[in-house]
Amino acid sequence: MAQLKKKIALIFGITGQDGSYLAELLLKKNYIIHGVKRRSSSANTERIDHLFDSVNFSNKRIFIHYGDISDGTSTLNIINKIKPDEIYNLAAQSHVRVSFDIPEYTADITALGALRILEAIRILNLKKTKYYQASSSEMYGLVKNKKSLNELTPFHPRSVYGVSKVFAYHTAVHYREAYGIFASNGILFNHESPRRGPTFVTKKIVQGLTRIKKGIQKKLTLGNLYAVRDWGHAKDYAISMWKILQYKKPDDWVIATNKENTVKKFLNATAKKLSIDIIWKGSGIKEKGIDRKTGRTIVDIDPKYFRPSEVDFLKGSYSKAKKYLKWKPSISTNELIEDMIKYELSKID
Ligand code: NAP
Ligand code: G4F
Repeated sequence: MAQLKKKIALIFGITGQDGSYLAELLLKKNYIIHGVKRRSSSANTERIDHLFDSVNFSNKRIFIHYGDISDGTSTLNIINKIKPDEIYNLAAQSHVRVSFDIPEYTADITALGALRILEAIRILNLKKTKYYQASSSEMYGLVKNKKSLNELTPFHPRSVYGVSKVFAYHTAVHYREAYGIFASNGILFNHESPRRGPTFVTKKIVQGLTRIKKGIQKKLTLGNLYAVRDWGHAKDYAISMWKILQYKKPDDWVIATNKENTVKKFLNATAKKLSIDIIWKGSGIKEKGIDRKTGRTIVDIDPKYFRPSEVDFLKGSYSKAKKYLKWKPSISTNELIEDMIKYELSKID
């Protein structure tokens, strides 16, 4: 019997949180994976090192290439060399707060980076290559009705990160309509994991409170405790990316849990799981979280973590994805917190 040809995927952003889960998933699905890694002074491959085991090496199923989506020529050359069946564009300057400090850089990578990849697909006339764009709930920004947001909700971004993601979103739609490229957007709401970058709020909270519990950190300093987010697990969301590219036609999809929590609720839930009893006192930038047992302030506020314009509310309806992709989240926020705490404890013990 003829052997089925293995599918080839190219992941921009393979060293990031989502890239690592997606690579794991695609290896299980028997893909050949190519990942693009940008040059840095340290290896920066901690999230994917475990994938380079003897099996994958001997089967040569995962390959890493130096590249950078700020460099159109190298991006085109990599795509030309590999001619992948699927391209996942997960590469971005992905930190919203940082985009206020480095807006031009953020737009170059997060907005124009997507354009460079789509242009390469167009110029190389890769009719069979499917493109996934990592779009974001940050595109919704200023939300008028605090209800579940969906594929029809208008965008009103509140940061250059959000503006750049709107550009990339519309560029994907445009290349689909103008050139017939299979380009799809996954509009993913916040998703976290033990592999989340340390300056995102969930990781900061879980890592901070775990260290406080173990006596190796005194205090956790945060910004706005009252923003509402819809937090899922990155492992579930990687599955949605793959499903989006397997659908019969290119389209745009909201991926979320449809559950809302404030930053403070996430913090309180984490503290409870660690048996830390927090009493809250004061308000605004004077608000403090005090450890009932010791009387010490363990959470305080620093205005430097506030954003010049905040996204106050994000909750998404994933009903379209559920109906057509048969996707739904399988890991609850509670289980997510437990997974993150377990990892932090394992790093300390
Ligand atoms: P992440 O951990 O910050 O990963 C971003 C990836 O992009 C990293 O591999 C990073 O490489 C790479 N990258 C950055 N600049 C690059 C450049 N110039 N050229 C090539 N690669 C570059 O982000 P994530 O949480 O996995 O998110 C993946 C994507 O989904 C991002 O586009 C993000 O904006 C989007 N998104 C995320 C969420 C979420 O809640 N996580 C929600 C919606 C959308 P280094 O490792 O070298 O930094
Ligand atoms: O964890 P965050 O930095 O995530 P944010 O801004 O929602 O962005 C993340 O999700 C987006 C999807 O909606 C992605 F597109 C994006 O790439 C990224 O993955 O902040 C969450 C909330 C914000 O309202 C922020 O103001 O937490 C608030 N917050 C309060 N104190 C803090 C802090 N955020 C950070 N990063 N650090 C704090 O100390």
